[in-house]
Amino acid sequence: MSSKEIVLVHPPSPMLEQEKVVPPLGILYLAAVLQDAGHQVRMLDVGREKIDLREFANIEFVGVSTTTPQYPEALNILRAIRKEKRHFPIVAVGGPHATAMKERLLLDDWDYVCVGEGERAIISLVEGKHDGKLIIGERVSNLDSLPLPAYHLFDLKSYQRPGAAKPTAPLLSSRGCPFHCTFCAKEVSGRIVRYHSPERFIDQVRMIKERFGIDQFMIYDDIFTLVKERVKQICQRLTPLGITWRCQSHVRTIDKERLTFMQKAGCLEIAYGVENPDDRVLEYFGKGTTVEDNKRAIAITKEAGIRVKIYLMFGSALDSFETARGMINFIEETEPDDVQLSVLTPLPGSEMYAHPERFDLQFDVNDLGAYYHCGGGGKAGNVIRSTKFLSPEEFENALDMLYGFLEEWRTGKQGVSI
Ligand code: B12
Ligand code: SF4
Repeated sequence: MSSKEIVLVHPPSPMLEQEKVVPPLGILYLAAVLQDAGHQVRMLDVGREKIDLREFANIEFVGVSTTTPQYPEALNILRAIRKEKRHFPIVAVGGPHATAMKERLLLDDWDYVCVGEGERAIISLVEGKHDGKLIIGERVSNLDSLPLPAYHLFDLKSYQRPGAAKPTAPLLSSRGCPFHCTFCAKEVSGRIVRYHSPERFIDQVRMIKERFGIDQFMIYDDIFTLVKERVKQICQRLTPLGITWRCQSHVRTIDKERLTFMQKAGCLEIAYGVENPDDRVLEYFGKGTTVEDNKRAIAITKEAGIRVKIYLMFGSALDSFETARGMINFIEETEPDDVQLSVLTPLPGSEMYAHPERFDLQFDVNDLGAYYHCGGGGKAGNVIRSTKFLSPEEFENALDMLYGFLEEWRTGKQGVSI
């Protein structure tokens, strides 16, 4: 089999405050398997720069990765490549949006639409071993069988979170999540959780630290703290490395013991999907948590000396001025270190998108670019703009109240960035 020249593209994300916050891990995994198979791979994280089609000269295969709000930009890139008549690469699309809306994407001008995890699929596409436009990617059962993501193909140090003192490298120690929150689009990785071994995970951390001089990490697992013994094994191995890191967790998977060894291993911050200060809304979201669970997790995390970030989500059919005020009271009472407020956005791939009637939701937004729940200035893409208890005007007022509160609240916390 001959070596092919390939470009993997991460389209712009105009909805975000800042591009290049985190290098896109999905295509870093794909690049690694392609390089292992002997192909030459270049990465294009388009960002706010204008795409230069000369990048595609001699390229035989272009792989575009997309979430829902990036899709209009992904289509622009496809059209530009098709217009450029000097060369005719094969162009494939994959990622969470392609997975959630495969039938719709088959109508667009892609050569291939890839559903699910792409490590196995992309090899058969590039090597011309697949017939038909749709390819179903097989989930990788043994994550350790994958090569380390090709971090060297990006300038890792150019990626920085707003306000952060140093660059942060992304990591994954597992794929999948057993919970079933009704707003979450998790068709790519599914509900069966697969894990890297602690040894392999540590090799990855060590490699990034030694090769790129980066010692701050974000673990993007859906729920890093799911299995206590495994977290313990990872933390024991991380402690001597002297790195710092943040992760996401579910409040039902945290306890004092886990927090103690996480803190010792350099965990600076845990983000919890608290979502709403009302148990009825938590049930509507299918969170499997209660307000008490959330309060307890925040309290013990702070006691352990780890910062707490909470994700709040406004806009369920049950939300009202009362739940909005409840959010403010919850923040004042629990005193998290950081808050991200989102507006409910039924993402393609979520139960809410598939069955809005079950959730008393009304939305009919054709602009896919609007499907983001927290973007520039912290604002959302306006897919949901009323609830059972709030007219569009009242909804705006409730949101203004929340954004206004948060602005003031954050001002009081200035100077804290990690
Ligand atoms: C890290 C992360 C971020 C980071 C970085 C995103 C990035 N550029 O990588 C930040 C914080 C910036 C972010 C922002 C947002 N995110 Co985000 N994010 C994630 C998270 C937690 C991990 C992504 C990841 O690394 N996955 C692991 C890799 C291995 O999987 P992958 O990226 O899907 O790639 C695999 C396959 O999709 C496939 N594949 C991907 N591309 C291609 C291309 C080809 C050609 C082929 C063949 C295959 C293929 O193969 C890959 C390897 O198996 C996921 C949740 C999750 N568990 O995936 C949400 C997730 C991707 N985010 C999501 C959303 C909604 C957003 C935001 C819109 C949120 C907002 N602000 O409103 C923004 C939009 C940003 C953007 N650029 O589009 C949704 C997307 C749902 C959808 N319908 O599109 C997800 C799935 C969360 C969820 N469960 O709902 N996010
Ligand atoms: S929101 Fe988080 S906990 Fe809920 S299903 Fe999605 S990944 Fe799992």
